[in-house]
Amino acid sequence: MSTAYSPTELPQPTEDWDQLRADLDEHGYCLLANALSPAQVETVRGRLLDQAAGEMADGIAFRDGGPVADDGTPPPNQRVLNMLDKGEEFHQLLLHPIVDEVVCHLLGNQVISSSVTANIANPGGQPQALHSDQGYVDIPITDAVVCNTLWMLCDFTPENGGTNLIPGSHHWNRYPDPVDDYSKCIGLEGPVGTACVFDGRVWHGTGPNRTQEPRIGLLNYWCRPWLRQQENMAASLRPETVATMPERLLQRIGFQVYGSLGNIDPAPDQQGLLVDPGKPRVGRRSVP
Ligand SMILES: O=C(O)CCC(=O)C(=O)O
Repeated sequence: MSTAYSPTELPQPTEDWDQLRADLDEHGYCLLANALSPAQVETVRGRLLDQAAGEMADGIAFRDGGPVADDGTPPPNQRVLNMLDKGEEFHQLLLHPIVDEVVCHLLGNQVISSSVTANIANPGGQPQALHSDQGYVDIPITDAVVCNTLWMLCDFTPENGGTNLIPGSHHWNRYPDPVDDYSKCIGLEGPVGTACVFDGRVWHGTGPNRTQEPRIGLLNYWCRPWLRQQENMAASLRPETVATMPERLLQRIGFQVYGSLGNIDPAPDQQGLLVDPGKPRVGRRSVP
């Protein structure tokens, strides 16, 4: 931890929902202890690592965490995108009580998933530039319009790439600048199975991994229901995946009409209804 803080000054992992909401409001992040059981971690991490290895073997892996070396060696870290289409193991995370209890506290109860991705910070990975997850919002930045739930699928430490984050920066009403003083930056810590919710305005970035083991995190990025999603769920999920999803999950991924937004032709679905992407379209018509 940064020497700028005393050990108890910052959020600690807790299962107390009131404390979690208070930590999020005050510090811009909170830590839910035991968010996933050891069996859930095993299942989710197993499917993730299998998928990551498959994408690597197929030469389609998304790599970051540093520059491409002169000899063409890709950077060490690996992202896995569009995870909802890569295993039902990831669906359950969008229905976890942390969404209603904490995410909705920040973003309202009609929040939708913006993306579900994994970030495997491998040994040698360099620190990501500090950023806000809602950098597309003009200043003044009044409210959070997005947030992240970061599932720790291994122990997170400042040494192994635990997310660099500046507590309280969600209230600074501006975006990071490389000339800023980052001495109040911490490396997120938490035992495997912890979930961290962080406000979209808080300054943060993947930490450098100085160990010999990968740091495995899964990111549920959330947004208010009127904001464009990071992953185009309607286009990126295969129909057979959508067909397996219960109504609550379809609502959570933005397949529910919100006000006048999110309709599909014919005749606007009414507010609050689930759209059916498989139903016939009207297409071209003319008077016979
Ligand atoms: O995985 C992390 O520690 C943070 C990732 C992050 O900040 C990002 O993907 O923009």
